[in-house]
Amino acid sequence: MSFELPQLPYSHEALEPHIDKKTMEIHHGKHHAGYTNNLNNSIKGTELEGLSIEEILSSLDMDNMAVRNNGGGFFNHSLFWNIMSPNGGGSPDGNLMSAINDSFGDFESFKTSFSKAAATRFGSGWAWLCVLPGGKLEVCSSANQDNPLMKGVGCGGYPILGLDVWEHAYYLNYQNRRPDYIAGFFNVIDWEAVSKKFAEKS
Ligand code: MN3
Repeated sequence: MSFELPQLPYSHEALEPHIDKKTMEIHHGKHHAGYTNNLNNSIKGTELEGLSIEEILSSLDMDNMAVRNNGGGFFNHSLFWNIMSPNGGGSPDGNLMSAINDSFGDFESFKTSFSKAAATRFGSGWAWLCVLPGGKLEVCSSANQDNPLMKGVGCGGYPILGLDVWEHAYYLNYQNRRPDYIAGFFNVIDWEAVSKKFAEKS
């Protein structure tokens, strides 16, 4: 069994003007497809073949750079597409909002913390909102295609929201203005999808 590139849950232009069509075409059709193919090639014939992506990443030998980079890339982008929606934005409600208030004080404080993590990640990487066992939430960031499922990346818990801050995610539309891209992301976050993941993992 090999991993398959998941289909986008909306059209390439659906997230405009916050994320442009051309970026989505290249990001999903070239970058994510590349990680998926390279992941399959790197696990073929090894003991990792047949495991779920979460099993692979949570028990990974971090010196295995092919699986670390491409398995991370496969998982991270699969999450990323699914926590955005053309009907997104605003703020969550219910249990997730309660957990955000408990963990950060209020939604604006969470937004400030997450935006700072995304803006200050030097070079390429991701910002995350993670849920720890018991339901506490944490914001962190990781380099390259690392993610909180991996050991020793300085991020723990299960990632329920992630933002790609590689230049390939925003440069065509925003050039060097990463903070504007981060602000735009908040207009397309699908809080219903994030709430579902929170309910599953808390
Ligand atoms: Mn990317």
